[in-house]
Amino acid sequence: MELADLGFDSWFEEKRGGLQSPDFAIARVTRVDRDRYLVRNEHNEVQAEPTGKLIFSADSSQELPCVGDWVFVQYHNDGTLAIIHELFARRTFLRRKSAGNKVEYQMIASNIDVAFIMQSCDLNFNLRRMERYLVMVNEGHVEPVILLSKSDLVSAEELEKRISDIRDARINARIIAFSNKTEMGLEIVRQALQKGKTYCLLGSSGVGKTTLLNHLLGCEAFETNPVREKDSRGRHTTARRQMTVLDSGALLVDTPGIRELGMMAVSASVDESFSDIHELSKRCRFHDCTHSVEVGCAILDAVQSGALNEARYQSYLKLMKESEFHQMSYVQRRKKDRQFGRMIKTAMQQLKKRKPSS
Ligand SMILES: Nc1nc2c(ncn2[C@@H]2O[C@H](COP(=O)(O)OP(=O)(O)OP(=O)(O)O)[C@@H](O)[C@H]2O)c(=O)[nH]1
Ligand SMILES: [Mg+2]
Ligand SMILES: [Zn+2]
Repeated sequence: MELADLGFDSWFEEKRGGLQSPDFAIARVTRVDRDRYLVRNEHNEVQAEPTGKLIFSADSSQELPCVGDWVFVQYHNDGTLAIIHELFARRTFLRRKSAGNKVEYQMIASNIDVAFIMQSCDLNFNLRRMERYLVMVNEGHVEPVILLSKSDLVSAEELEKRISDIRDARINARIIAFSNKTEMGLEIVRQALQKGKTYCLLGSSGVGKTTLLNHLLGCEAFETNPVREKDSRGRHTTARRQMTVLDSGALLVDTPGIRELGMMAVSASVDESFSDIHELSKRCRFHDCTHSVEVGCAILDAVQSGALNEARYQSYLKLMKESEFHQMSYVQRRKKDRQFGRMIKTAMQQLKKRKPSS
């Protein structure tokens, strides 16, 4: 195997520039499991560790190695341990918000050519979530392909409906529907995978990412688990990110299902970013105040008195709604969307009414 078979090309060759040193070899990170790493070179896969310097000089976890990274290493213990000294620049990346309130990101994978955004045709299908994934994939300059899994669970008409719903939402990425069970569409997935290119499976727990990987490998190399019956949610079976070289020569990264709620796109903890408004809300008369029409709303009062900027108030309201939307189905959201438009309008009218005429 050559580095080119692992995806190394002229782009990375150029980036090598100043980092070139005869003491260092080049390898690619294939697995990250907390602070344990595996890297792959022309010959084999070996355990790896970053240098203390690399760890301590990193300002955030984003600067630490992630799956897909090209790295400079030095081998020790007869080539069984690689010490990672430096990272190459990343051509593309996939990252998500870290858990918790801070606006911090966590790398999912880097140097990915195509991201497979996978949703199953059952209860997991959700356009809103698909849009969120697309935002994430586009941000990292990765090409998206939509994979609709478990096509065996819906009728041909329902499947068509799903696809036309995606098109109606103006999503024009390639769509491949397939089933791990009946093997429908599996050949098309196979053909989409090219030698030396890197692919990443993204999607909720339980949509069948690892089952697909096993299928492509032709063996049960990795663990999978049934979903819960009542809501088809998965059990977060895959716990680490890992790159596998397929027989076809394509490189495929399997990832743990992201707990999507609040972990994608802009939903930076709203109350934290608007802590002054959050404080005000504690003084609203009703605990479930929507801060739009209620009498005794401390936030509306503050806008009215000029203590709170009106534009900020609007933006707060919008983001609050947005983070609630994560939890809703597409249909619910559409309905809510219209209600929300009306709500903002009413709120604005209400404010005007309250303003003392001058
Ligand atoms: N009916 C049907 N079931 C499938 C299909 N693909 C996968 N499954 C089942 O769905 C369950 C979850 O599959 P996994 O491959 O573990 O899902 P995953 O996306 O890797 O989930 P995490 O690792 O938790 O992120 C398993 O019981 C699979 O057998 C399919 O095409 N049709
Ligand atoms: Mg899995
Ligand atoms: Zn209020």
